[in-house]
Amino acid sequence: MKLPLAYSAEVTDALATGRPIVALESTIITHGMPYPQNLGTARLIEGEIRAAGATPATIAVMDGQILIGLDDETLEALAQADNVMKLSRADLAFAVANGHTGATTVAATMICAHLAGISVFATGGIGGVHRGAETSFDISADLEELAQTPVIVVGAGAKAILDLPKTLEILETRGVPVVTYQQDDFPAFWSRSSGLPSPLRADNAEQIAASHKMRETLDLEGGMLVANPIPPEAEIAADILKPVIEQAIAEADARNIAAKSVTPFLLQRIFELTGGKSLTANIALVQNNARLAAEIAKAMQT
Ligand code: PSU
Ligand code: MN
Repeated sequence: MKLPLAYSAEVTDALATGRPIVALESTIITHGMPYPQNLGTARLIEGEIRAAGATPATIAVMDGQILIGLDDETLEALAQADNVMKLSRADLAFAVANGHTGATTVAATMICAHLAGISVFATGGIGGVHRGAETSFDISADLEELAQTPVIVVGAGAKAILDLPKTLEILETRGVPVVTYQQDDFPAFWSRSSGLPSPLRADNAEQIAASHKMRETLDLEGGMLVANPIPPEAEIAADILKPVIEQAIAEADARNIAAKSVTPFLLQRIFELTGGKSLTANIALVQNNARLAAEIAKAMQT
């Protein structure tokens, strides 16, 4: 059966001529940032990838079609749409089979990128183990996906709203290489350091590409998390964020925000409580990740 994938002209061309491609998720556009900054960021990131010599492929589901690369009109429609589904592994087939429209999370974007033959993906941060997971059982499907789908995900670590030690433990248990770029500490999204040592460290894109290829050689399934610290000039110090994150989590608990709504709610509250500073930092780190992902995509071809 033919796969329900539709490629943009730009991605079709890159695939045909064997040029490097970087996948991008769409949940960050629909659920991670407010309009119009989400649209501006999506365009900025795509431009960053082109400038670095690779082709961007933003992935989303529109009317039951998995789009690999969005034209500008579709990107704009998605950025302005309300009530778009947030699609993870559990929802993807249902949405496609029933003609729905939805944005793909890290997990669903990895699945679609792999189907399209794309092995490098840039995002902001991955989902992880939520604080209080020992009672809520809230662990992002992104972690499970990294354990089984062979895509390199470049993020700024995991969001500081999560339980980072537990997130690293699950990644280790599930055999996911966590490689931090050019430093020893695992980064915490808006801050350069989480205070936790990174399991692995790489200093250039070639080392990252070689590790991914070696897993295939050794017949080890799964992807890799490349943790790229936010640029120093854009970071928000961890001690400034700590009370803000605690307040946002307390409000989420008080209002019984659960499941898929937790991450979008916390991001929105932290945006409000930092007077927009968290968003400025978020944009800078995604841009930084897009650049590194393009370098890795190029290194994968050598
Ligand atoms: N990073 C951001 N904003 C986001 C996300 C990541 O800066 O909105 C999204 C990603 O799509 C990620 C998802 O896969 O949040 C995780 O959601 P959950 O915890 O419900 O699995
Ligand atoms: Mn969750």
